[in-house]
Amino acid sequence: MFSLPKLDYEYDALEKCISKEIMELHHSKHHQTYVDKLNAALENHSDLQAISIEDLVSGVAELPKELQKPVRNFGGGHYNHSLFWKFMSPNGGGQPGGQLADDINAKYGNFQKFADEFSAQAVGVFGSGWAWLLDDLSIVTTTNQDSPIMDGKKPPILGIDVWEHAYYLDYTYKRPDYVKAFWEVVNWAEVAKRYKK
Ligand code: MN3
Repeated sequence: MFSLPKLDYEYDALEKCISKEIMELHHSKHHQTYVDKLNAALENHSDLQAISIEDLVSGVAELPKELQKPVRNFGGGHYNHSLFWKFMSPNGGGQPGGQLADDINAKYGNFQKFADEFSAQAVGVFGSGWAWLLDDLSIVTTTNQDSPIMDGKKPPILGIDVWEHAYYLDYTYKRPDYVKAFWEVVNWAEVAKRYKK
């Protein structure tokens, strides 16, 4: 069975971007609900309870038809949020270094142009969804709890949740302000670790 991962920081640790109130609700209620509903959907499928969430979600199209929707929504929700918490840190912000920085500069011109493009895509998601940085440094968006790995892509190395539940209590309708503040908490050490060419 799947379980809610512990955070590497306290609920109030990311207040440069996200309040304690949102973090607590988002992790202990929203994410927990995805886990609970995923487990309920897999109740009679013990073979699927033992595989990794990444394998389960990336293989959604091959699952029995009745499981595809719950795994897409709740499995995707569990997978996406498990990544999202890792992509942020109270010691985050600033810019990446090393090969990741060099390659971002080569692809986008400089860090600010990359950040502007990522922000624009995140702000532009219509309705609920996510913006992602993939390991080829392309930026993509998904709707609902879909993940790029459902389309055969490798796991994202950075992503931002732009569902209203992720920011509305702090920013109301001002998603651009939330996306702008996100850069203050991006865990570049984690992104670099996931960036393997
Ligand atoms: Mn969320």
